[in-house]
Amino acid sequence: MKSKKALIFGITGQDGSYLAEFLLKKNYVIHGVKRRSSSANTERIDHIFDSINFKSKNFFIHYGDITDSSSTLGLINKIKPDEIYNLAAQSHVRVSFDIPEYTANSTALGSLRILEAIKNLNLSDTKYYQASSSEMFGKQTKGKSQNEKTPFHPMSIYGVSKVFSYHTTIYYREAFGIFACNGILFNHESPRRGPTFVTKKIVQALVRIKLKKQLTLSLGNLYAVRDWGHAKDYVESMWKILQYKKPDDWVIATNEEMTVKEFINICAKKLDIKLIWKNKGIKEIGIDKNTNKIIIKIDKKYFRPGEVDYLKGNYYKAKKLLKWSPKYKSNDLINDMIKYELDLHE
Ligand code: NAP
Ligand code: F7E
Repeated sequence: MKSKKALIFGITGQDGSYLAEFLLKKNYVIHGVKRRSSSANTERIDHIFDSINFKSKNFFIHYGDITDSSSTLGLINKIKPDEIYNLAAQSHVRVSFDIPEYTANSTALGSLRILEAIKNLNLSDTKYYQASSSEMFGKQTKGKSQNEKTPFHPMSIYGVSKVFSYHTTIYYREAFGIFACNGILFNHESPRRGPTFVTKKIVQALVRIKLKKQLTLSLGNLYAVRDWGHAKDYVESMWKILQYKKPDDWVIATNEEMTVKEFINICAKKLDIKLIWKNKGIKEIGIDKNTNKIIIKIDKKYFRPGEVDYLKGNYYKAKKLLKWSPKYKSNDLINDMIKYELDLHE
């Protein structure tokens, strides 16, 4: 059978790298888009180049940028993919407060550029996956999980941009018959998570503190609740979403909830750090009982002008219709992330 062609925007990111590995195992030909940067940005996919049999001609990287319509259209025209995964975005919520216009240009308008290209090139057989986000839910009632019917109330330009892309995806589906789908993914992490996202920042710092290579970890809001899954599970859902009999929108989550502080406590326990918490608010500190040193501090620069306090996803629809469920529990995720960091220091 002829291999399918997938075009991945954002292949150098956490999800892009796992998705490429997943699709290669399914015998896809992968085309990935990387943007030009002054230093290497292919760390997460270099091992694919190293391990691949180039004669099989199944892995290609192209320069491009989701803020550039002509290169986006040119690549789609040249490759004529069976499936397009739009994972490219300025994906950091905190950073979107500092660079709102660029965030909207990439995270909102990027989807429009791809969908316009599919439409104008008459690629009626090309399927489109949009990396939508639980950040679209934004302000929610504590204790109530979110599903596909929950109204959006974004709290950042990142969230607003993702809402734009979500509706644009549905609009192109309904108006032009494109097989365009939204995966509304809740937070998902892994050893390949970017170092400024909170889980990676915590694991990396606590391992270094344990090994006496770092003194303190500074954080913002410890009381935000997130539903953290493993990126490896979540990229499988992206593929399943595009194989379903009709285009649709899907919540992908674990339905487990945890505060940032609980995440820290679990990591500390696994690393045998006896953590004691003192004080409240901006003065809150975490002390290592063994050394009596302050190892966790609060820094107000990590607080956000608009915070999302409570996210917990109900993935009932994906479980029932896509037969997708997360294989990794939060405990497995944390073990995987800690092991990776410890191995780096061996
Ligand atoms: P990530 O690690 O930050 O990766 C983002 C990717 O987008 C990187 O490859 C990045 O390239 C690329 N990119 C950024 N700006 C671009 C531009 N202007 N043109 C082309 N490529 C650009 O994010 P991730 O965690 O893998 O997430 C993948 C997607 O899912 C993102 O759209 C994110 O917003 C969304 N999402 C993520 C989560 C999550 O919890 N991880 C949850 C819901 C939705 P560089 O490597 O050069 O920076
Ligand atoms: O923050 C709090 C912070 O930056 C999680 C992206 O993948 O998931 C991600 O967005 C929580 C927030 O992820 C620090 O205030 C405390 O409440 O790891 P994060 P995020 O903002 O939830 C969604 C689904 C996406 O779509 C995004 O692309 O942790 N927090 N202290 C901190 N967060 C960070 N980054 N750094 C701190 O020091």
